Amino acid sequence: MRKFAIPASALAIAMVSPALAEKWDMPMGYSGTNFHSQTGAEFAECVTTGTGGDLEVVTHPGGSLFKGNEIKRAVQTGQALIGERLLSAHQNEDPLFGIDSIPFLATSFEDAEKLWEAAKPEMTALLQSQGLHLLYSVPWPPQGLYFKKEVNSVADMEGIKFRSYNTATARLAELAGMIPIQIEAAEISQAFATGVAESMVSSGSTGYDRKVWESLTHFYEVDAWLPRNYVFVNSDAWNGLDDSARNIINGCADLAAYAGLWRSIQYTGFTLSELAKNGMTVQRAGDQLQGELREFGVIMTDEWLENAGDTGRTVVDAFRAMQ
Ligand code: PCA
Repeated sequence: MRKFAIPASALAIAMVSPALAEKWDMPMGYSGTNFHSQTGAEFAECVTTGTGGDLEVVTHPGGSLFKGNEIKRAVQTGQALIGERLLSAHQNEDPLFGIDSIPFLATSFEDAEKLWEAAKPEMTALLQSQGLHLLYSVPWPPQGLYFKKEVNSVADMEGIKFRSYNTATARLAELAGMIPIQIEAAEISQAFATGVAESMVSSGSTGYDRKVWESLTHFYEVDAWLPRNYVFVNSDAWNGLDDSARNIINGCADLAAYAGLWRSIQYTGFTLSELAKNGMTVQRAGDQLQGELREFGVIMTDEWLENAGDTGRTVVDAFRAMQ
């Protein structure tokens, strides 16, 4: 018995006759110019070329096929067979999905990669239990704070409307006395322009992609965490592929993880200088602000560990053992 409704034609082709061309639409939540989307487009081309066109993967960035928050369900139910999503957006389903958004647990690219290595076995199993096969994952640049005024302490953040993108960012807002409003990246330019939101935690990359200098004035480097996007396949579709197709996809996924990581590293400096060039004040958070945020980090780490139970503890211990 199949758990999900997969287009019968797609599965039949994949299982019975790999020689016949098959097309997988790949919904992605972030804009086409974003480095994750560029990495995804190269991954899609790699698979299409590598399989000699037997399996054509076609990316649909910017939430054009399914919006960010619809993508996981779409792939689980077989409305799309492959997709990309912000991993921590599913933290409300299981705390493990929020492993990459614990403030100050992993604050560099090197540590973010180690944390991912530590989390991968549990993450793969969790996704498998939801009918998804994990392919690859790429980190966003370090997270900092955007405002439309100078902010030197948590007291300066009181009452601000704060755009959140997952449970952790909403919790951070709450701890700082701000008002969290969950908004997808595709919609933030408008949210800032209309005053629906007036600050956020994110990377230089998203600020640059969404031209936030049109509404916001300050970016404070905090390096709070490096959240990840991940690419996943409907398990039935994956199981229906022959070994050679799977090998090619795995090879393309490894290349994408590597290329995506380097893009993310290089994009960090570039995007911060672009924010400054476009008139924003870009600087490290002051000692007081950084110290207060670290206190929130301690609270949020304890909360996460309590929620994530033994699985969470296993992953964090494995990560710490790599230090
Ligand atoms: N950009 C994404 C997630 C993390 C990031 O840097 C966003 O703001 O939605």
